[in-house]
Amino acid sequence: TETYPNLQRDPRFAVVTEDHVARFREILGDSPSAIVDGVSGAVDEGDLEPFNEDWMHKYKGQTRLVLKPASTDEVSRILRYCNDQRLAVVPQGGNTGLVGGSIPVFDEIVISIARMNQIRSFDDVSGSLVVDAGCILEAVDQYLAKQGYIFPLDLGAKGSCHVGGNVSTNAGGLRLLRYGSLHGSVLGVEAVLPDGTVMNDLCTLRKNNTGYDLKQLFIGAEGTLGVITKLAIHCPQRSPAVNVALFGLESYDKAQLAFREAKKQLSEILSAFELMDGRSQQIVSEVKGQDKPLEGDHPFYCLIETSGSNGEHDYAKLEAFLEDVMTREVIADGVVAQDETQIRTLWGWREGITECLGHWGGTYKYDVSIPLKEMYKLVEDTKARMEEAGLLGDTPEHPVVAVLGYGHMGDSNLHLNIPVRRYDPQVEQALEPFVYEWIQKRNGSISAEHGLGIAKKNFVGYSRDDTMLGLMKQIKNLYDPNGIMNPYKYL
Ligand code: FAD
Ligand code: 2HG
Ligand code: ZN
Repeated sequence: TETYPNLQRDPRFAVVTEDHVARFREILGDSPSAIVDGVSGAVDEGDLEPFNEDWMHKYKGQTRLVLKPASTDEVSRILRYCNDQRLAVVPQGGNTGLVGGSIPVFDEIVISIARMNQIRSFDDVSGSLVVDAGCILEAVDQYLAKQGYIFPLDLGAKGSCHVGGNVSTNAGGLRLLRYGSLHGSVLGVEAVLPDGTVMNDLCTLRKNNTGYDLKQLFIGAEGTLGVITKLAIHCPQRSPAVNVALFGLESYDKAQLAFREAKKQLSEILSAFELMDGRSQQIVSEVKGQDKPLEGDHPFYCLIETSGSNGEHDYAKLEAFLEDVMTREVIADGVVAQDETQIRTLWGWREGITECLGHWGGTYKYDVSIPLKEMYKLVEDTKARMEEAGLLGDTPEHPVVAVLGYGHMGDSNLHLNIPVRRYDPQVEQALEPFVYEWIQKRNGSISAEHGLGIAKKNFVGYSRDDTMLGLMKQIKNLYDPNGIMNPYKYL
C-alpha cells in the first residue's frame, strides 16, 4: 500500500472538527446514509475504510468524514462551507479509478456522489440523456437498452463506476473506436465550483458554438475543478446485431495487419478491436481455472466486435473477413460467438484481465498511447529489463510474476501491466522513469485513458511541457483559488 513519504499535509487546510460536522448535519440531515462521521467517533474505522482505499488496495487515505449529498443544492452548500473554512475535499464516484485519484491523501473530506443517482430525462428521438453524476454506468445502459439505445461508453468496471466518474476521468473503454471520446459525446455538464457556484451548462443540443466550451474542462479534470452533479450525453442507437470473434495470431505485425483488414473489410460495422498478448490470456486461464477458447498458445489474440442493424449481412461480412484472413494466414486460428452467452464469455477473456492480474498481490500499471507500429515493443523492452535485473521469475524470491500487454489496439492504447508478488522499490526503480522515458522518446502519452491522479503526479512532464502545465495551473487557480478540490494530486 502506497504511503506518501515525500508529501507533506498542506497546513493551509483546516482539520475537521465536531463543529464542522454539526454544520454538515444541518445541511444533510442526521441520517447515517448521508454522513459517515469518524470525527465525533459516531462510526468505527471499518465504516470509513471503503472510502479510504482504492479498488487495487494500493492507495490509502486517512479521511475521518464522508459526506453523501443527495442534490446539487446540498453539494453547493457543502462546498461553499468547505471553501470558507479551508476544508479540503475529494469527490468520489464508484471508486474504481486506477490512479488513486478518488482516495484522500491525508484527511481530506470525501464527497461521495453515490446518492445522486436519478435518470432525469431521455429524448428518444435525438438520443439526448440527462442523468445524475452518481448513476452507475451499467444501470444507465440497462435503462437505455429498453429504449433501443446504448451508452456511448463501456468498460470492465461498468457494474460499479459512476457516469460522473467516467466523465471526470474521460474514460475511454472498449468501444471508443465506434462511439468516440466523451469529449464528443457529452453534450452538457452541471458542476458545482469550489465556492458553491453552480455552473449550469446542461445543454442537450448536439451543436452549440457559443463561446468557450467550458464543460470540456471538466471532462478529464479528475475532480480538481469542481464536482460534476449532472450530465447530458448523446446516446447512439443500440445495434440489434452484435457479433464477436476471437483470433489467435503469430506476431504483433500480424495483429496490425488484422486491424488494417478489419477496418477495410468490416468498415462501418466494426465496433471494437482489442489486443491481448499470450501471457495475459494464460494468466486469465490460470486464475479462473478455465480453458482458453482457442486451442494451444498463441503469442497474440485479438477480439473483434461488429455491431450493425442487419444480422445476416453482418455475419456474412464477418465470415468473409475471417475466411480471407485465415487463408492469407494473417490469423492462425479463430472462433465466432454463436449466441449472447458466448459473446459474454469471449468478452470475459478481455474484460477479466485487470481483475485476474491482482491475484498475486499487486500490479504496476502503465496506461499509454504510442503510435501503433511500436506499441507492443514497450512490453518486450520492459520484459527484457526486468529479466536483466533478475526481478522476473516463477519463484517467490522474484517479485515480478510477468510483464504483459493488452489494450485498445483500435485506439493505439496499450495497457502495460507488471503483476507482482509484492510492491518492491527495486521493481519500481527499474520501471520508472524507464517506461516514461521510453514513451517520451516516441511522443506518446503517459496517460491514455485512466488519468493522472496521484500515481502519475511526478511524471506529467514526460507528456506535457512547462507552457501547457503553466496554463493548466492558471485554470486551476481561477476555478479553485484556495486549492481545496482534490489537492496533492497531479496539479
Ligand atoms: P472514481 O474512481 O470514484 O473517481 C475517479 C476520479 O474522478 C477521481 O479523481 C475523483 O475525484 C473524480 N470524480 C469522481 N466522480 C466525480 C464527480 N462527480 N465530480 C468530480 N470529480 C469526480 N478506464 C478506462 O478509461 N477504460 C477502461 O476500459 C477501464 N476499464 C476498467 C476496468 C476495471 C476492472 C477497473 C477497476 C477500472 C477501469 N477503468 C477504465 C478505470 C476508470 O477510470 C474507471 O473505471 C471509471 O471511469 C472511474 O469512475 P468512478 O465512478 O469509479 O470514479
Ligand atoms: C482495460 O482496458 C482497463 O481493461 C484497465 O482500462 C486496464 O488494468 C488495466 O491496466
Ligand atoms: Zn483500457
